[in-house]
Amino acid sequence: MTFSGSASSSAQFPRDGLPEVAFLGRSNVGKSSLLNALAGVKGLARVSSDPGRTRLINFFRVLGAARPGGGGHGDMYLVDLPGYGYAKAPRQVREGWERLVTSYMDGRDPLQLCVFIVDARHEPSEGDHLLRTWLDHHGHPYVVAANKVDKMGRGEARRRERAIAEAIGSGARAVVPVSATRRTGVDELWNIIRAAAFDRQFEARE
Ligand SMILES: Nc1nc2c(ncn2[C@@H]2O[C@H](COP(=O)(O)OP(=O)(O)OP(=O)(O)O)[C@@H](O)[C@H]2O)c(=O)[nH]1
Ligand SMILES: [Mg+2]
Repeated sequence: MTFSGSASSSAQFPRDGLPEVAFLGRSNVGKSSLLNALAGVKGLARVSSDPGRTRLINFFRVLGAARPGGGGHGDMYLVDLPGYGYAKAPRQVREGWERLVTSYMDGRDPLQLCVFIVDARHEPSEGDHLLRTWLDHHGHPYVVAANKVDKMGRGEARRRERAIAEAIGSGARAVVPVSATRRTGVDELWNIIRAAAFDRQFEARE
């Protein structure tokens, strides 16, 4: 996987029509970390303890990905979007982020799947509920990744998975408990991503 560029407006989005999978979630939830875990490359997407770090849309090109079990294959993009819900950000900056994310999500044809990342430890935030409503309303397919399960035991992780499935996961294709730091659930998530990215191609070949 290689970094292929940052966009601060729609004019800078890729135009090659390759399938895209977007990473969405509140600030500091681990979007960039999960992207690095999927790539198997540390430091590819910028991770920070300083919330609100990712302020641009970053496109990472995956070379030669394939649908699990055969079918479609080719290059694709993983798209790291800025997080929401960073309360300390000045209002103007927050609104700028929202505009940018909406400009990407709205009618983005190559977008095949959203990975909606939540913190496994907490109840969904107000921003999480808003995003869920927005995704459902616009008919965007999404999978919920409940991150940071390394912070809890197995029993607790299972309880949280069920609670998250009920709270915001009912419209999702799947709820996957993950840990970006320990790579838990990363292979399962990667399979779901590849299946979605090359679905259309696969169908076209049938
Ligand atoms: N324990 C634990 N910490 C994690 C995990 N994933 C991310 N973190 C930590 O959470 C913090 C935020 O991670 P980022 O990947 O930068 O989060 P982000 O969602 O990209 O944040 P923004 O770009 O600000 O929206 C960092 O300190 C990470 O090390 C995880 O699975 N487990
Ligand atoms: Mg980030």
